[in-house]
Amino acid sequence: MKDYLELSPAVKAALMAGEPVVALESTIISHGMPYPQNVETALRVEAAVREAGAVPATVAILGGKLKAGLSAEEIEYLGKQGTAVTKASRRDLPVLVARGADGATTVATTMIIAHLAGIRVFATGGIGGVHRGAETTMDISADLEELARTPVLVVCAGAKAILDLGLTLEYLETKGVPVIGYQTDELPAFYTRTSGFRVDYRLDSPEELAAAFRAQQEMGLGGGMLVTNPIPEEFSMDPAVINAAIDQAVSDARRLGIHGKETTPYLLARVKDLTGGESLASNIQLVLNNARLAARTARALKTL
Ligand code: PSU
Ligand code: MN
Repeated sequence: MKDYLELSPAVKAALMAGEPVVALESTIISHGMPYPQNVETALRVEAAVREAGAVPATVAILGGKLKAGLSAEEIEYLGKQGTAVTKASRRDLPVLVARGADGATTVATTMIIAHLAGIRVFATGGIGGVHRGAETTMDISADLEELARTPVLVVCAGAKAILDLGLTLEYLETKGVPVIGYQTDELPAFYTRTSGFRVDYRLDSPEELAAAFRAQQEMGLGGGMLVTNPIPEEFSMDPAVINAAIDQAVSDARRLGIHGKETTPYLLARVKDLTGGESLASNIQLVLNNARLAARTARALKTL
């Protein structure tokens, strides 16, 4: 494994010293936001993790190496490449690594690499899930299977309503993944604080999150834990506006026959175009909010 994994000096030093580390994904940089806001946001998210007392480890595949911890230049490179870089989920790892290629990591691959590196907490924006119409397309994100098998605590803002949120929760229940609401009983829907669906449990502090994750791992249950952290009220969007844009994006994707790994990036970009800059501003704020909670949870895990 040493041949495949490459830690940045800062991440290596932090892990050796037993300091809290938070993993961050890179598909959100390449495919989730436009340049240059993607690079600015990635750097701000790293700064937010540091301010909250943990070390950030942005994850990607560069030159065939599984990297935990990127330099500012590497983040700039991924942001500029944008969708030209391969969006890499679990099934993409073998060939990308063998070819010595680059890849931006999704939630699934970021979990894999974080776990290999010994990082237990990961912050992102939204996870992939069961797409609307999955009963015929079978389009279900590999993120859900990864949550079922890889022991990493993932802090997100719920999932976007580009997905079927009810089926996504059913899938996670089947797979035994605890879905926790942070200071809420309801699953947040990324741009909005509510979705109409209940989470499994509400926990109200980083210490409670850390204790639940520790219990899961110590019992040998394996698998990850999904913490859903609602977007701060002041940045949340009008549900009517965002849901109309999402419905339009989903119907455009169907009409154009978009499928496979292109579906999520297409929907993200279309929703952003339909809502102007407002959804992007919300997106940036919720990721910062998740980074802070992840850093506090990583610290709590160290002091249990
Ligand atoms: N949802 C978002 N923003 C994102 C993604 C999903 O709101 O950036 C990205 C994440 O990297 C996630 C991936 O892991 O898309 C899921 O892609 P797919 O549905 O193809 O598994
Ligand atoms: Mn898919």
